[in-house]
Amino acid sequence: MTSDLLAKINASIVDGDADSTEGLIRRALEAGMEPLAIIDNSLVPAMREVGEKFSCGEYFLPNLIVAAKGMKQAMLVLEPELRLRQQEAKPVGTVVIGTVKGDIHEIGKSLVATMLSVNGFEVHDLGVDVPVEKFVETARTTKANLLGMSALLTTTMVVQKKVIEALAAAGLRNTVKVMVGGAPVTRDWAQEIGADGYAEDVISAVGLARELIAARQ
Ligand code: B1M
Repeated sequence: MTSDLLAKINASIVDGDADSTEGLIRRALEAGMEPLAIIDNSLVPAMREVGEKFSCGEYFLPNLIVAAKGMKQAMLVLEPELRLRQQEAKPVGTVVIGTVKGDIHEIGKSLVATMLSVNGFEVHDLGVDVPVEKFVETARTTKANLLGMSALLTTTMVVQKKVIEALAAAGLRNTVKVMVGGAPVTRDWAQEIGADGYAEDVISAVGLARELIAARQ
């Protein structure tokens, strides 16, 4: 029953039937499924499949746009459910997060921001296409202990390095830990640019954020 619903949610995203996604998600929640399990086992694999179809020329830009719309509708239903399960009362740390300049992919970044928030972090989400200076300035004004950057394009990964350099130039590198992520980003890349950590997915992003904050204290 639940695997059938997960398959249907997945298909609604892949087939661009965004209108049915919300109803299916509500049914999955009513059936007792955890929101995170729906995201991990159905929505994220669906977006990956859409990307593969785009890569091989089966899908085009409008397909990506419709899939992203479905994903956003899904998150509108799931986000309040995630918040209901929030455990921490007092902020664990302050995080500034965004997708780097030149890059408008927002889904993965927003997922990570939501999960950090429901896990007790104070999150300042700068959105997408965020200029280098905006990251640095917000880290300073919010007294952030963690800065997270998402990049989905091989051409925008380099901006993560620029932000780290700008943080150092602003004298903030010792007080602000940096984590990076996004589909083309790797652990090696994170090391090469001097980031403090890399997370492959939303679950490890929360774990990494906790570790980095704990290492500071
Ligand atoms: Co774009 N796109 N796209 N796209 N798009 C990719 C990234 C691509 C891999 C597709 C492909 O060719 N297979 C390809 C990049 C190729 C490359 O650089 N090597 C690509 C391209 C080429 C483009 C355009 C250039 C297309 C064009 O215009 N010709 C263009 C670029 C626009 C721009 O940014 N300047 C473009 C546009 C778009 C849309 C706007 C249509 C849409 C985005 C809509 C939106 O976000 N509102 C879109 C989409 C949907 C995708 C794919 C299909 C899906 C991305 C996604 O949402 N995935 C994507 C294919 C793919 O990634 N396989 C693709 C689901 C999401 C949950 O995963 O974001 O990876 P992800 O996040 C994960 C982890 O990476 C990690 O946790 C998340 C949850 O598990 N994570 C972090 C992410 N950020 C993190 C930060 C952290 C830690 C972990 O710490 C801070």
